[in-house]
Amino acid sequence: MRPRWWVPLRDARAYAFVCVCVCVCMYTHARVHVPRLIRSSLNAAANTRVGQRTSARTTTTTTTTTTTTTMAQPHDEVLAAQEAHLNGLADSEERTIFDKIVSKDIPATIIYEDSLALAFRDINPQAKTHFLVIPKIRAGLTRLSKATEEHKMLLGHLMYTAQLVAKQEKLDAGFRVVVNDGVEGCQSVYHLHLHVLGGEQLTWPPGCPPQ
Ligand code: TR5
Repeated sequence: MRPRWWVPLRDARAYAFVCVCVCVCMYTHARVHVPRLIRSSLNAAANTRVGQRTSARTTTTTTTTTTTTTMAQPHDEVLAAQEAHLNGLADSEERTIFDKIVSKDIPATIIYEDSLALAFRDINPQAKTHFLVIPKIRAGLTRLSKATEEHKMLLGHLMYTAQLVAKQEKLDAGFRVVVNDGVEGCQSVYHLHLHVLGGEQLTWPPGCPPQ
């Protein structure tokens, strides 16, 4: 026979147990399901934007007859960057695809070359004109944030080359230079490179999450 005080104590323990269960469920939902929901809605919105962009571009191409099938999808770039990060490429000493382009082991459309830098067309253009400027020797510059004092001259040379090749490409009305750094910056190739985009009216801001 339990004493009379046992009944409220037993109820309180039951309440506490239920409360702990509810808290665990809410925590799991917040940690697992909410980020998944956000991710899938971001991807859906990115797809929609790509669809809009592609159809807008298709309209243009009927008059300019340029190819549009190679346009990369923004969320592909995000996935590529995340994959590179997960594969540990950020700190890898391995030769990159760009080293192989420099050594001509892999073909690319090279549009400029000097002793320090190489410029070639991006395989997945994000604008009518899209080329990359890279240092021929990576010299530790897997990404911009690895830059040290010793890289200052090379970094200046790459910026100078970007505008030089932009002129060569007749981007007189303007262009944009972009450097993606790390996984959140959407970097997928860990060999420093400047993206140069132009040849049409660009929009701003770049890379913001869909509203
Ligand atoms: O995402 P981040 O900033 O790292 O940019 C890497 C860029 O390299 C992307 O815009 C790709 O489209 C581009 N890329 C990747 C390859 C490649 C290329 N551009 C020209 N030629 C390429 N080859 C031959 N192979 C690639 N994997």
